[in-house]
Amino acid sequence: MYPYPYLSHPQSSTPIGQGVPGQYMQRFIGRLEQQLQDLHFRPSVSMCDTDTCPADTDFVIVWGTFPRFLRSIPPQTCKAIFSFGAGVDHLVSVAHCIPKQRGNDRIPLIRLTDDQRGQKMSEYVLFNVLRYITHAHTYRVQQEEALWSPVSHTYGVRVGFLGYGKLARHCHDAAKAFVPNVAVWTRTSRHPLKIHATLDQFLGDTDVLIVLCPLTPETRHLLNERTLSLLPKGACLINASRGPVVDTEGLKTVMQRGHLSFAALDVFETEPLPPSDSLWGMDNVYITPHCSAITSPMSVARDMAGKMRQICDGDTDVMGVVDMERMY
Ligand code: OXD
Repeated sequence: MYPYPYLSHPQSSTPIGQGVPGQYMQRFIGRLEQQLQDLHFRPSVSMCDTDTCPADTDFVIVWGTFPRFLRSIPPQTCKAIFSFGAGVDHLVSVAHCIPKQRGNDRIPLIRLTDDQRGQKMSEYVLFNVLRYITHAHTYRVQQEEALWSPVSHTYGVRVGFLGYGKLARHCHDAAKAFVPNVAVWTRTSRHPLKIHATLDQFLGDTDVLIVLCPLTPETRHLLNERTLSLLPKGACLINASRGPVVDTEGLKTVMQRGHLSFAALDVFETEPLPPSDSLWGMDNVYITPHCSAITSPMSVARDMAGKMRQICDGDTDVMGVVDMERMY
């Protein structure tokens, strides 16, 4: 078996986040080669959509959406397309460009499920939950004004997860050490932590809303002026999934009204966030550049290599295969 991972590296035109930086890519390829030494791995990197995929490619790894490139992937040899991210909304939007294999199914698309990603996301989420609980953002502003003014402690904070996939479960377990009141809202009703009958009720009972759901037509602008206003006054929003789950204009209105006291945003409807965007100037907004769960090249390589081996051994039941109907 001679897997031939073909690595597609977008420098630009990626609709979310930024391209995978060159240095990261170099380290990643090195790690992947190490992991697959015995399989005669031959990497090949494409930088733009004008490239076509080599005819004997076994695996493709992508981050950006290159319709033309995707169409050129050979379905006769290619066993899977790996996404560099846990979120695949951008790739699902061009899924019609992925060639069909025998049996009429498209070449499977597989997202990242490495454990380190859960760890990194938990650090980001917990940091912001604790910032909110300890009023860190209020004290930061007070310090700028040399103001000595203790704020009353907050007790019984209720945390709610919008979405409950692998990343959210990791964050949930980490958050449990600090906050006993944790609820979830998921698309399906099967989760025992899902105790609310409607999304509106869930939001009404949530002081810290952690958004970790995939972006689908159902979740686009799910959080808007109306739904964000259902959160209790003084609540906090943490968005680490995809920017368009939140309607930015609605969020700004709710923040300006003082209804939410803090928002930690790692993702945005437009990325990079333009310098002129008014979110930058808001005291109670903490902005990070879509980096909440960037994992090491080693962790990513280990995850992908393990799955490639599994597939080469004839086991197609790998973790993270995207359901094209559900769109995640
Ligand atoms: C991801 C991301 O999808 O980093 O993994 O956004």
